[in-house]
Amino acid sequence: MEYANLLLEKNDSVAILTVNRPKALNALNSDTLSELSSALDAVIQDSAIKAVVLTGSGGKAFVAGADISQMKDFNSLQGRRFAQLGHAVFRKIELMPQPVIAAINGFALGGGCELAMACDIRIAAENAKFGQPEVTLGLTAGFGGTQRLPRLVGTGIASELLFTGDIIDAQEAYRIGLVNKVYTSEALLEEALKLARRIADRAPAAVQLSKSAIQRGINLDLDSAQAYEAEVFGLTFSTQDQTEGCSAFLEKRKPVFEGR
Ligand code: CO8
Repeated sequence: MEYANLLLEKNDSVAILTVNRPKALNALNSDTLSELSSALDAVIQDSAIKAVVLTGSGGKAFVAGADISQMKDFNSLQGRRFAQLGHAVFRKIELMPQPVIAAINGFALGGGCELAMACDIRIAAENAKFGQPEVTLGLTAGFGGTQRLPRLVGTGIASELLFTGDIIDAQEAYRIGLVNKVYTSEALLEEALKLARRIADRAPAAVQLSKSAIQRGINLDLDSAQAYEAEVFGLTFSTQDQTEGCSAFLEKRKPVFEGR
């Protein structure tokens, strides 16, 4: 399918989703969010896709935020609806079966930082910049930033970033645990694809159930989360890939997973 503001490519078992509005530094307007939602649905329905890399086009930005020109004249109801649209799309990323890696290749500000935070794994180029500058615009973060940032980096650091709107570089994002690794701009996409392929090589149900346990468990108390973990652990024993993985280990050979 063709999208106006998005590219969806397939590279073996990995999908590459690129937000493609370089003239607006890939800012998210409602059309782009709706396209992102449709593209995610297409990925969810394609069981041959085992992992996703999400990035931005143009070399300067991952996503420079929600589209300020669209938001400027919103009333309260429009603002709330726009936030709810973002919440629904970003939550889809967390709840979809395939892991999503954000390859952050430039500005990840406001809604862009929030989009990256909804991904399972974040890696960044050394020129990447992060921040929640909404307070400099008279706004609050509205696509989950007030919730995901404290969960990722702790309330103290999150509060400082959300109250000041300060922009941090990739090394600082790495130091506070916002990104897993920093690469040169030239290496970033290839490293993201390597990581995605490594994930795609593992037993698909085990990866998907691990994602589900992380995403659901993080919002539960420990006892409920462990009960859910026991459930998904049990489920792995109904897959042929579990038999294959354990047998291959004992037979000292590489497993061949068939996704069953
Ligand atoms: N929205 C719309 N257009 C944008 C955005 C944006 N977020 N960011 C950049 N652009 C546009 C610029 O207007 C400019 O357009 P034009 O060429 O037509 O003038 C073009 O992209 C290039 O940008 P600059 O010329 O500004 O490029 P610079 O290299 O000088 O600066 C910056 C790059 C620092 C990234 C700068 O563009 C900037 O500060 N952008 C805004 C960053 C920002 O504040 N982001 C947060 C937005 S608010 C938000 O995301 C809220 C999320 C929650 C929504 C809740 C729903 C209610």
